Amino acid sequence: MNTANITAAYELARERYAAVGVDVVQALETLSRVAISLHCWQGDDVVGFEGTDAELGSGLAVTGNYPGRARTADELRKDLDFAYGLIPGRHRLNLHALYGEFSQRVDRDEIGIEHFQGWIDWAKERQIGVDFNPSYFAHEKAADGFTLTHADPAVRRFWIDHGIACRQIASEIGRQLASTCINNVWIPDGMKDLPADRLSPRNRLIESLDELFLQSLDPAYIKDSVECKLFGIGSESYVVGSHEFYLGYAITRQKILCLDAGHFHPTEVISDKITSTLQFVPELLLHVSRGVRWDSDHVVTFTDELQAIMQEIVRNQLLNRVHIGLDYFDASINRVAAWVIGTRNALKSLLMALLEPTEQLRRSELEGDWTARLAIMEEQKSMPMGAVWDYYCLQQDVPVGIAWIDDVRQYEREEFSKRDTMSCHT
Ligand code: RNT
Ligand code: ZN
Repeated sequence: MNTANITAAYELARERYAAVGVDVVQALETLSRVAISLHCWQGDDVVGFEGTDAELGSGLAVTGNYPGRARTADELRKDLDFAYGLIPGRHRLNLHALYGEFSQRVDRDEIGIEHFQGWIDWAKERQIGVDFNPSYFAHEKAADGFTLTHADPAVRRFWIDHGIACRQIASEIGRQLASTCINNVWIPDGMKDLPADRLSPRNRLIESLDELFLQSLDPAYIKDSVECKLFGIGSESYVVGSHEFYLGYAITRQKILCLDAGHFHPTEVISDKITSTLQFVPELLLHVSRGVRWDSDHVVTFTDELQAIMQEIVRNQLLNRVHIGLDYFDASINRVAAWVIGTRNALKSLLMALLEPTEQLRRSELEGDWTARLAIMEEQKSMPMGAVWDYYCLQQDVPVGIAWIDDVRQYEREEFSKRDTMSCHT
């Protein structure tokens, strides 16, 4: 598509939107200021750089054996750079503790900022913010399914210390990059079969978390969030950190609540939780994911629920209180493309929401004219959003439409061919 056509289509689209009272220029301006946090773990199948052969476990499962998995931090950064180059706007990176750069074995309770300086320097150069996560999986001390809630106080101590170390690192990341680092705690703790005691692990989780969060750190540098889950492979009957648990915890401790789209009953959606939970917690972190039949972490597509999430954020002017992160891992397709597809979809859905005549919808609703409300919502779906999106990509100097896949193919030929194709996952 040539530039003149893209621009002409955009101008026509702008008029169409103006006719229903939507300011497209304003929408694009707002969109350009939203930073999505890209999850580092899509790039290497949640392996990280600790150099142990600990099984991923903990209910996390990556399937597929597409060639080109990043094996080193440099490869992962190269892949990320490439992905960012195909996504309009400036975005963040979400790093897990197991992605530190270690020259020798450093256990999780001993990691420090020095292991993440490479990432910080890289991010600084690109002026991108970085978020962080303690890693409570893929470790021998998590092998029996328990970490912060373990019955053995020594194991608990180890994981509390890991959490404390991670908060220090996150805070230093935030300081060095002058951008608040969200440090998200997710633990896998749970049971495959019916527990005899659902209470004690929850008591222990409160204690462990309170200790982990004890030190008060500058909220300009770090903000803590907690992520619940309904079930995982191997924790089908009981998850210690359930939604009710963390909702209560986040409210009473005024932490950020993380809502992962795949962590609820398959027909339960997080879009409807945004305006409820924000009545009581200061901010939200979203793990935008796509569950298929279960918490399968499929690449984010342009679904009704993705649009509903973005509508909730935009309609209620919550962009400053809701942080958008992605969380999926698919090794059956090109991993760089997986980032690009998911992030472009998140942004497209956001744009779709920004192009909505919200005032008009609200007015119809208030006046009891639900006919007009539904009519407007439905007509909105076939408005020329694509022309605005294409123009935005052009403006942001990234490929328009499917053209980006040619760049990915070339990158595959040049870069992936050098990489080990033996890294299979089944
Ligand atoms: C797992 C949680 C968690 C992880 C990452 C790797 O169910 O969603 O967010 O996916 O921390
Ligand atoms: Zn998640």
